[in-house]
Amino acid sequence: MTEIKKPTIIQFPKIGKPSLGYISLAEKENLPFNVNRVYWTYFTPEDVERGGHSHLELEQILVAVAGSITIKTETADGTQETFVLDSPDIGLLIPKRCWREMKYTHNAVQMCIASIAYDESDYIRSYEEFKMLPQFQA
Ligand code: T46
Repeated sequence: MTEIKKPTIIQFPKIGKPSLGYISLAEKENLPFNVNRVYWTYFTPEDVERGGHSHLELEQILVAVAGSITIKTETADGTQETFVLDSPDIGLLIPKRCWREMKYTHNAVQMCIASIAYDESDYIRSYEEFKMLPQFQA
């Protein structure tokens, strides 16, 4: 049995100053997986909850490059946590086999740095199915 990885806040470098503005960056040497895809979601109405799924293999880092995102997570051992991303220099690493639900402020832009290509068969969209997953094989 493999240790269950936890969702983890990542602090990105923040270069600049108030009078100039800032650059944050994600360099491959500092990321916990090889990046295969980057996508972003935006204009999500505030009353909509996205997510409601887990992934079998996908690992990802979510960044609120604008606005604020509230993310509820549950790992395979039943641990539930809530994270608020409200600064463009932080991200949330979501490991595989972690349930997630996200809510957004009206101006939120969510960037997702992903470890693998899009594959619908990697999704577990049923919470009951997620709860029945065997407690962890690498
Ligand atoms: C996640 C959270 C944080 C594609 O065709 N290609 C893609 O690369 C993606 C990401 C999505 N789609 C299609 C599949 C669905 O018909 O776009 C539709 C919505 O995708 P999804 O249900 O994944 O949307 P979210 O916002 O619930 O979840 C997304 C990520 O896809 C997902 O991995 O964990 O953001």
